[in-house]
Amino acid sequence: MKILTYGTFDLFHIGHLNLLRRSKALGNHLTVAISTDDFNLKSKNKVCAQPYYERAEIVGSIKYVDEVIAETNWDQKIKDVVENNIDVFVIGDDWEGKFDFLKEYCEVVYLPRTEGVSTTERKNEIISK
Ligand code: C2G
Repeated sequence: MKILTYGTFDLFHIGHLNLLRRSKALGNHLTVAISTDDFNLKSKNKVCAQPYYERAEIVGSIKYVDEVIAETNWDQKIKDVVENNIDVFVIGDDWEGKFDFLKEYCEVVYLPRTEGVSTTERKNEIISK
């Protein structure tokens, strides 16, 4: 079973790790699409602390991850699912319902987020110290 997930994964933390571990447990091959710096800036209004190549290198080194690809726009998901023969699309439940259009192409799973940890909170905590 081939699994696909998307994310920024800036300042990699335990919530990200839990998401990747649970995603991999759904199958035997996990592809992670990582948002490029340009996509984050233009579409999510987000400036990452770590550039794309660092985030991609870190996520690609996690033992649950088999492959890393770039997420460069909102409209690539159907193509990614079809071209990579994906069985399950997975993402955290902060995105609940948002990617249901993929159900036509594969199974769609929203996993519960890890409580109490986020990149934004971490950045704010560091700034306030
Ligand atoms: N996550 C989690 N628990 C947290 C924080 C994040 O389970 N405490 C999950 C998110 O739900 C997501 C993944 O970790 O599935 C990556 O989170 P982000 O880096 O915040 O990714 P995001 O910017 O939401 O990008 O096209 C979809 C997007 O690229 C998703």
